[in-house]
Amino acid sequence: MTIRIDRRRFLGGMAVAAGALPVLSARPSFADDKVTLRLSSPATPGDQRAVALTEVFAPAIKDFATFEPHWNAELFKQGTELEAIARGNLEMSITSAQELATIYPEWSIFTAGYLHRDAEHQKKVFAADFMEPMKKKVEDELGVKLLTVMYLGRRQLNLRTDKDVKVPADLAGVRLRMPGTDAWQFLGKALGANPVPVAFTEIYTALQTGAIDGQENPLPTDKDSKFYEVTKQICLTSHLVDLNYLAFSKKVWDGLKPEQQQVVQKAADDAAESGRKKQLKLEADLEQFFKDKGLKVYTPDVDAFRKHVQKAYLDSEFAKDWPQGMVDKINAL
Ligand code: KDO
Repeated sequence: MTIRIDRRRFLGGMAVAAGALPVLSARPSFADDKVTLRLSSPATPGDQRAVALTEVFAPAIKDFATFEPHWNAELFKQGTELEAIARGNLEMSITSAQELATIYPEWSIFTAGYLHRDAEHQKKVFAADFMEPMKKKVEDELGVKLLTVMYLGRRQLNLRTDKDVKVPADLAGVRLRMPGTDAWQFLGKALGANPVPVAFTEIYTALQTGAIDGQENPLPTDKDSKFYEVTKQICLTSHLVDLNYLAFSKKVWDGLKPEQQQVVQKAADDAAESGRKKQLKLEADLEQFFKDKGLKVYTPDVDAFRKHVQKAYLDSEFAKDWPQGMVDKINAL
């Protein structure tokens, strides 16, 4: 399933739905003068973003808010969380640029392979002035405030086959699982593979049954979700220094006192920083873990992948929606 949402239809549909779904919109609740912040994400509870939100974010806001996370996509299906927040049915999610790009095509700039250099670069880009109009549009039109940027890690190929992959041509015909949006599917093609849309929670079974030949995610995710049990190799392409944004309901935000908003913002930034540090450490340490599990772990011709992927993006329809001069501004940071 490839999600492609037209912004006007989405926003128009929301206005209708807002009237049509009064019961589902009854939350957020402010029981005991505390607001309940439900977060839905496909992430596992052991994921460092989940750990940081539970251990750093939740205690920091506990005087006026109760953090209620739902991991493993138990509350909302992957990719439907933004709409749920916009409709008033959810307060928080860990969203991606790929999901934002289904509504606001300019966000696809952050889905391009080999764009962000590392975790620090992501932070600088998120804080840059040129991001303000993009964030403001999401806030004003969608009712979603992007509080902070969370580091997910460098995405690496993880395949069931043991055949070496050196250059993009070696991926010809490989059925590579990518999440189900156009931007993700394009990245799979840009790498040289045959992208197949599969939800995150279904990857393990798809690998086990051979419905797909491989998937790509950062090393800590591969460990956390036990993908090493059903694959034979990790090819270190580092094709996307991946990020997620901590998304927060603007309606709930507006209902908080200014001093509470400050606490929420700081808690979000602190949680992101804590998760980032732990994720970076895990990435540095995990290569040996996978080798010990019997997987082949090696570096392909990364320059060949970089050239292939960057060319695919610059020649693509996506690039037409990117704000003028923004790639240069990002590179200059
Ligand atoms: C995935 O589906 O592969 C992905 O890594 C995409 C990310 O944007 C993010 O949604 C992530 O899944 C989930 O948070 C689960 O880790």
